[in-house]
Amino acid sequence: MNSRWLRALTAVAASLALVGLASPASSQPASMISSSPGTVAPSSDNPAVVDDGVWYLRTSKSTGMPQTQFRYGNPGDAPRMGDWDGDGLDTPGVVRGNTWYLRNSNTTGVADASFTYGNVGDLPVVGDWDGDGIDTPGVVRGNTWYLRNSNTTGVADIVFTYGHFWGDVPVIGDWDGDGVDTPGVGRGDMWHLRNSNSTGVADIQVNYGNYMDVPVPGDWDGDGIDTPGVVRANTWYLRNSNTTGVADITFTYGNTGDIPLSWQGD
Ligand SMILES: [Ca+2]
Ligand SMILES: [Ca+2]
Ligand SMILES: [Ca+2]
Ligand SMILES: [Ca+2]
Repeated sequence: MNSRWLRALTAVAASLALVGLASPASSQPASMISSSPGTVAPSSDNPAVVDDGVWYLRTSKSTGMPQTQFRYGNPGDAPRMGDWDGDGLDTPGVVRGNTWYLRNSNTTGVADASFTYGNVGDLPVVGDWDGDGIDTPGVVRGNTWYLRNSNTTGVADIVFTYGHFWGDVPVIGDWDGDGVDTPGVGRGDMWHLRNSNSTGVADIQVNYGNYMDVPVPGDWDGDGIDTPGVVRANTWYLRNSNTTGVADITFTYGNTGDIPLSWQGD
């Protein structure tokens, strides 16, 4: 156990003692998960944190040590996780300036694909914009979204405006479970989610978290629908529906200041 995680776990023990029974980690009842013959319930997303180019992946939504740790990218890169090759495993990518470096395994090593997309200063986002099972890049510039359906240099396949020019925090998710990722924005304590990659009003509005939190949406219960999560210091508050309400799952993971991400392991 290295000192970083010893520190984190010590902090966790202290915070759990304070929290006590107020935030039980509830899990989805098994009856809620589809078990029809011939279909496999999608796996759920789990927490990851990145600290100065070191990635710490955990395979459950609970306090504890990372199961996987590796170095990828440099401090200052924008880290993202996605399924770049469609094999069901999310792996790292970093954006440096406007160059994307994608890797297809959760290990230290060189990029499997690199390309330029967007402009320096754009906010890089990642999603499966066409529902083919492969995550590809997008950038948000002001309130204009430029989405591309392949992991190569080229022009945007989809361009639209969504959200306010200033102050919104873009989030990505499959809010309706149709297999296509679409935009959302966090604005203060409100999430404004849209179910198509086009200009228009929010389809779903949820009050969750606050403006100081880092939004980390994910499919926490494996039902195919992405829902809000926020990280406050190193405490994760995850909700399993796109409705206003309290956290369904609460735990501490990583250290304050780490970059939190959601990822899917199979
Ligand atoms: Ca993959
Ligand atoms: Ca895709
Ligand atoms: Ca969708
Ligand atoms: Ca879900």
